[in-house]
This record gives sequence, structure tokens and C-alpha cells, in this order.
Amino acid sequence: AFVENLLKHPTFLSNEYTTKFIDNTPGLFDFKARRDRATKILTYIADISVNGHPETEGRPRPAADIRAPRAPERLLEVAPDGTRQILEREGAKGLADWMLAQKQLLLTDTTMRDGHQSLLATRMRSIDMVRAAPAYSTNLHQLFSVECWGGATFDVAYRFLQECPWQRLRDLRAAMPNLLTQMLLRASNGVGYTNYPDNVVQAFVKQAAETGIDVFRVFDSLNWVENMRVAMDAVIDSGKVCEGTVCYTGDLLDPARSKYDLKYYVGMAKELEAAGAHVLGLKDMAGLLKPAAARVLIKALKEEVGIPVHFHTHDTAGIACATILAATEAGVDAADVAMDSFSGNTSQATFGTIVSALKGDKRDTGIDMAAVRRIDDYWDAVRAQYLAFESGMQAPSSEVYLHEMPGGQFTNLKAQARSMGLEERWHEVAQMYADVNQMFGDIVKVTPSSKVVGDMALMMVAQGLTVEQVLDPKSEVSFPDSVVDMMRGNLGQPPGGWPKAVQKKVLKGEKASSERPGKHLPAVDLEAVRADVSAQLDGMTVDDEDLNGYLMYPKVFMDYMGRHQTYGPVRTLPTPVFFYGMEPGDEIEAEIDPGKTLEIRFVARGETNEDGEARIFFELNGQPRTVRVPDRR
Ligand code: BTN
Ligand code: 3PY
Ligand code: ZN
Repeated sequence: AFVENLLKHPTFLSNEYTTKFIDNTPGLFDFKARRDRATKILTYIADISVNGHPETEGRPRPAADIRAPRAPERLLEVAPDGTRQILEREGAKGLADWMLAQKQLLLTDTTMRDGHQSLLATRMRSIDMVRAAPAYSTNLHQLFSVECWGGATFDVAYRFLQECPWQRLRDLRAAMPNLLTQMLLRASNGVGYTNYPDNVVQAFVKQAAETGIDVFRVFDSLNWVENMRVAMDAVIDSGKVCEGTVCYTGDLLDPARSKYDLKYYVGMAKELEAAGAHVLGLKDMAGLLKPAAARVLIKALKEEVGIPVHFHTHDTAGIACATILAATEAGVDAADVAMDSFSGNTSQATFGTIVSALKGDKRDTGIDMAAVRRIDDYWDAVRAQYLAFESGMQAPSSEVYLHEMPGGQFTNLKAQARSMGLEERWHEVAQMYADVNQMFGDIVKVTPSSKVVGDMALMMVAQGLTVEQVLDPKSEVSFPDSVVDMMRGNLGQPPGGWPKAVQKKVLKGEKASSERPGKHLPAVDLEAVRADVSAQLDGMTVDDEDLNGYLMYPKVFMDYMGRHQTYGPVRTLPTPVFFYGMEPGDEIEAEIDPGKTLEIRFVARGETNEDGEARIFFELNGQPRTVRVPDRR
């Protein structure tokens, strides 16, 4: 009956049938199809219960009695109109004008993107976000936006969380119909680490806008406006908000770092305004902008450009609140904060602290602290479930002014150094990162350029090389692939170009390009790729979201699809079960379709047989079910 229903369904007939169509079309399902998906989920639970999850193996485990997160209470029955309605009514330009006319400091909540990207290696699962979203729409209806997509979240969703990033976006969009959703887009690098062909970037932006992104923060990892235009134009064409973004680096008030001075930043801001940006993003990805410099920079930007300014910083050195307050005094229109329990250290400034600090001020945010506390209470309980992904950073670190690593990279690089046996030598790595930056000509360091600097610094510390030795024309150095790629010009051009001596040494005589990388990348034949992916997936129809997932990350996407065939919609499992499985007596619910809930009880584990298979006894909606999985322990 399932197949018959499917064959007759209009969406199937119109050739738009996908896995998501099945997931999203409950009316289609007869008992058998649901049972198949239930079997897959039971197989997943059984496998994790017997073998553990590879991602949490060997990591600290949350105590058994931690408080279960309870969805925050909604303080209003109906969500009032918010910024989303302004965008719908007035368009992107109208929204920007509205921003300029506001007295209050506008806030973006980054908890669902940069907050967990910076603190928990991007591992927060969709189910934990989607549960909070309805309360955002009522309790925090004054927000400018909710940053909840892009950056590293796209890749990590498929790769480590076994879930579809597009579905996450669709669910969040539906649950917060009055709030702008915001994403971080690495311009021509999309949500990946290399330049994509122009038509891939365009297709990605179009799809993100369609599935539910309202505000696109577009940046380039070398601050090269030329390399931002394709992405910016695609956003503008979609009718959504283009936040053209300047990345901040160095130290504005230090005459020794004059490459990135006030003139540089104002000049780039004007270029972005001329390129059609509706909002100007100021992205301080490492948290280097100090309060005094913020006063000077924001004042100049407000005087010199006509579009609203949206400030993003990190709290790595513990000063982000002070910098935001200085920026607020200087007239910044909007700022990014993370909900208290996802703030501080390498994450954003603290939401409740900024709201409280501005109470009674002429820039009072108008946000209710009782609402903040309710939502924060939920996030606090959510964070405890992800203990395995905590970085161990105990306190703020002013060493960031030395190395200038972005918040999202800092703890990652530290973990990478540890895995290479360099943990004891972390301060050497930090110093080397700074030295490599100077060797590369003092560049903006943000994904992906930050990764290149990190690769080079780790390689040099591991091999005991100094900058002098690397640059010595007589020495033989084998450079990391990412360094060669960057020196070829494949990430674009930094201000003033690449230092000639380094480039020559790295490229060993090969010629470099100084043109926009996308100019020479041939357009991808999207329909041919779709057909090819479909063939690889036994003829399954590949929709535009899947196609865009594949175009960003071909292998990651295909691996995800393979696991999806085996394990089904595991995104619906509670987080502790997803990472640790179940024990005898445990009982959970998983809502595999709206209103269609599986009740799963883990009854017992049987012996492992001679074939190495463990037997797990479940009750599914009260009926006994047995699942066999390989025992790999
Ligand atoms: C991943 O981390 O690779 C995604 C999650 C699913 C992996 C499943 S869990 C059971 C089985 N054992 C493994 O080592 N991988 C799969
Ligand atoms: C990303 O590109 O993911 C970043 O967060 C850069 O700051
Ligand atoms: Zn950031």
C-alpha cells in the first residue's frame, strides 16, 4: 500500500519525490513504511547502545542525573509582528531604513550558530534548537534576528549529526515566523573551505533564501570585495537582506599595524555600500576590537556610510561587553550576543548582561529580562548534554591579541595541536601563528584563510622550522596543500597582494593568478550533477536542497545519505540517546512525523552470538521488537 500510495501522490507524479518528501508527507504513510523507519531508528539505538557513538568515545560523559531540558514557556499566546513582517512589508531597503530610525540597540541572538560553533565544536542538534524557537518568537519578539545557519553548521549537520541542514532551517523558519533568520556565508567559499564556481554560489544562495534565510552576512576571508560580488548580487536578487561585511583584524589604534587603519576600513565599507549592501556587517571574528578603537571605528563608519552597522565580536579576551557598550555609545545599530549560558570565552558577549546594562539608557533594548532568563534556563540544560564537546577553556585569554585566532578556530586548533602531541607547546603554536601571519603579509584570518595559517603554524612547530628557515631560498620545504592553494591565488587576493618572496618559495616557479578565482572556474552543469547523484542513489529523485548539499560537500553528503538509508530519521531522537544510546528500562518518544510519535522502550540486551551479533529487545508502541546489531566492542 505504501508503494501504491506513493505512486499516486501528486508530488511523486510531478517528479519531486525525495527522502524529505517522505519525511514531510505523513498522509502518505501506511503502517509498513512507518514500521520500516522505526526499525531503522531501533537499529541506530541498538548500535549506539552496544558500540557507543564514535564522536563521544573517550570524551567526558554527562552525569546520568542531569536536568532534562524543558522547552521554555511562551509568555504570550500569539507571537507579535517582528522584523520579519517589516522585511515582508517594506523589503530589504525598507528594513535597513527602519533599523536606522530605531533608538534602541538591536540584538541578534547567535546561540544557534556561532554560540555553539565557538563553544561546542558546532555539535548542537536541530531538535534542541527547534524546541527553543517558539519561545523566541513570543518572549524575544523584539530581536533583530536569530543567527541559526551557515558557517560550520552546514557541514557538521551532515557529517557528524546525521541530519539535514535544510530541514533544520525549514523547521526553525516555521517556528519563528515573526523573526528574521540570519546565516553566515563565506562569499564565494559558500559554507565550505574553497572557492566554488559562480553558478554554484548563486544556486546555494537562491535555495537558502527559498528555504528560509532572511539575512545573509557575507564576508570574504581576505576582505576582497571583488570576490564578494557574486554572493552579494545573488542575495540582492533573492529580495533578502544583504549584510556586506568587513572583517576586523590587527589593532586600529596601533601605529605599528597601519595596514588595517581607519582609512582601510572606511574604504572597504564604502565599497560594500556601493556594491549594494543593505546593512554593513563589522565582523570581529577573533574579538580584537577594543572599546577605544570601537568608538573611533563605529563613529567613522556611521559618519561615512549611509547604511546601518551591525557589529559582531567574540569574548575571547573577556572584553566583548565593554566593546559592545562602546560601540552602542558611538551609534552602532545592531550587535550580536549569545544567550548567557552559550556566551563568553570564544563565543559572543552575554545577552542578559547587555540587556541589563542598557536598562534605562537611551539605547535600552526593550527586551524583558524575565524572558531572557526563561530561555537561558533551557539553554543551560541543553549545554550540559554536550559535555563531550566542551573545549576545556577555563577563562578568558588575552593571548588572543598575540595570535589573533578567530573564536571558532581557537579551541579547534588547540585540540588539533593536542592530537599532534603539541599540547605542551601551545604557546609556541600561538606565537608561530602570529609569525606565519606576518610572513604571509599580515592578512585577515577567518575561515578559510585562518585554516591555512593554522596548518602552516602547526607544520612549522611540529618540524621545528623557523620563518627564516622556511624563507631561505636554499632550504627544501614541503608546504601544506592549503598554503600552496592560497599562494596560487585560489582564495583571492589580500590587500596589496601576496609577498613575492613567500609566493615564489611556495610555488617553486609555478605562476600565480591574481584574478578572481571564480572567473576561471567553469560553471557546473547542475542538471547533469543531479542526474549523476540520482543514479548513485538508485534512482532516487534529488531535490534542489539535496543537490546544493551535494555541490558544497559531495562526499559528506553521499555518506550522510548512505547512513540515512540504514538509520532513518535519527534527528528525532533525544540528544542523550543519539550520543549514548539507551539502557534497560529507559523509555523515550521520537516524533518521526508531526503527530506521529514512536514510543520506544529498551527492555534488555541479549547475549552476543557466535556471528558477533548482539540482540536488543525493545518495545515499540507497546509491541515487542528485537533488533540485531554487530557487537564491535
Ligand atoms: C558519524 O559520526 O559518523 C555519524 C553518526 C552515525 C554513525 C553511525 S553510529 C553507529 C555506526 N557506528 C559507527 O562507527 N558509525 C555508525
Ligand atoms: C565561519 O566562517 O564559520 C566563522 O564563524 C568565521 O568567523
Ligand atoms: Zn563569529
